[in-house]
Order: sequence, then C-alpha cells, then structure tokens
Amino acid sequence: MSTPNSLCWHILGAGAIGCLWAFYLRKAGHRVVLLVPSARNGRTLHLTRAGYTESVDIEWQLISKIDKKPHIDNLLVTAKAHHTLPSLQTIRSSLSESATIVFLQNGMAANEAKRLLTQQQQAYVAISTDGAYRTDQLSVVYAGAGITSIGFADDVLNRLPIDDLVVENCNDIETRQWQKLAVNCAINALTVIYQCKNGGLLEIEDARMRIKLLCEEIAEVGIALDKSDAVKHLLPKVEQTLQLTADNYSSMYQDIDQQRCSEIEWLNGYLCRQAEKLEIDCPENLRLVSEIKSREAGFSG
Ligand code: KPL
Repeated sequence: MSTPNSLCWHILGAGAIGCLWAFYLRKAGHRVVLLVPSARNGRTLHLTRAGYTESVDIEWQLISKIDKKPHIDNLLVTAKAHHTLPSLQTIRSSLSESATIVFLQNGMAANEAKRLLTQQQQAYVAISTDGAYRTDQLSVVYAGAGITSIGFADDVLNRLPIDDLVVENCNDIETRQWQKLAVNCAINALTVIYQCKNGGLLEIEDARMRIKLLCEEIAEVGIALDKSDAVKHLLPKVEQTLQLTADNYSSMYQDIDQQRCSEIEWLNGYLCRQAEKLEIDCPENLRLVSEIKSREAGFSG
C-alpha cells in the first residue's frame, strides 16, 4: 500500500475523528501509527460510509511504551481537549526536532498545547465539520461529510493528500475555531440531554427552543470578544450543521454514552468562563454545563 511519497503519520487520539483520518491516510498509502492508551484488539481498521464498509491494516503503539528518542516527524493530534496537554507531554521527547504537528480538535486546547512545542516544530490548527462515530475501538462510521480547514498550511496540505476528505487552507483559523466552538456549544450537550443523533434535535420543539436561546447567548459573548464574524448567522449555521451531520452521534453523546469524561468544560464551560469575565449572563449555557456534569458525576467516581 506504500507509495514512493508515503510518509509516516502518528495519530494521538484514536477516537472517531482520529480513526477517520487514520483510515484515509492509510488508504492514501501512508504509514499510520495510532498512539493509544490501551492495547487494541487487532490491527485492522474498518470504515463504513453510506452503508459500505472498507478495511485497512493499521499499526498501533501504546503511549506508555513509546520510544522517547525523537522519531515522530508528522503528528496529528485528535485527542479530546482534556487529554491533549497530558498526552502531548508524555510523547513530547519523541517528536523530531522539526516535526509537523496538526491539532484537529473541538475547543481551544490547541492554543495551550502549542506552547509545549519548540520554535523549530511546525504547529498547525485545524477544524473539522466531519461527523463520525465509532462502533468499536477499530470501527468507525463516517456519518456526515464536512470540511477540514487548516490554518496557513500550504506545505502541510501537500503532506495530507487525501482524496476522500475535503481539506482546505484557511487564512483565519482563529475565527473558524470560534465558529466551531459556537456550533459545538449549541449542539453537543443537547444531544446528550435529548438522547438523539444530531438530526434528532431538529425534530424536538423544546430542543429547538433551547438551541435558539444558546445561540443568542453565544453570539453575545462572541461579539463582546470581537469574534462577530464567527457568530454571524449562528442559528442558521447550527441548523445547517444539524442537517449535514443528521445521522451522526455528537462527540459528547459518544463520550457520555461510553461513560467517559466529556468536553463540556472546554465547550460551554469555556464560553461561560469568558462570559463571566465580561459580566454577561449565560443561563442556558450554565444550565447545560451543570446537566452534563451531573451525568458525569454518576460514573466518574
Ligand atoms: O463537531 C461535532 C461533534 O460532534 O463534536 C459535530 C460537527 C457536531 C458533528 O457531530
């Protein structure tokens, strides 16, 4: 499967988006190593799209046993926001001197994680609207095709030659990051509350009302933070995302369903902290944070 121009991509974060990228990078002929916290049962990764399943062989490596000598040239970080800093700390010495690191995540964790890298290492922030969920550790369903935007990254785009995913260069990734944060704040936690796929929210009157209130609060905070472009027409953008990813389970739905800690602190929690500093009231967002945290309290002990 290797081509003469194939590279080795390590992927930190083997959730749905990590597996989606692992699959397509491998399919494009690259060597792919998933960095995982616990052993995987097998070395075949399955991807289902539009009811059709394909498989590729894959390598995985335990993070705890990683070779500490610099050997990672290309790293894609798809870890959850709350795992990013600790896992990047663990593998930091394994990164080569001029490694390329692409952060592809919800929330703003990348902005903090970038500080762990050296000046020679090239860090890029990417944002994706793809919808995917896993059915087991090595099986992923690509449920909603979106776009992945990478900040200022002509050179890195050449290293991600993937025909099956839409990837674009973006010259204002900060606005895109905020846009995605806003959309995630309006969708993810509600899919947990109403126990539905993304598209299901459009059919529940109460959910639609809460989305509207959330969008108003998020837009007010965004405007106060000088992110007006990111929150412009937020409600139609959220509705469009719900339609495009209608058949997907949001990442927070998947986390809570699997009794994992969610990204609530990095999404609505982050927004509420910004709002507090600005003395803006965000009762709907605060309510969501406490609803999700009380679900987490039920299983995190
Ligand atoms: O980013 C997502 C997520 O689930 O985290 C969306 C776009 C809402 C797709 O499910």
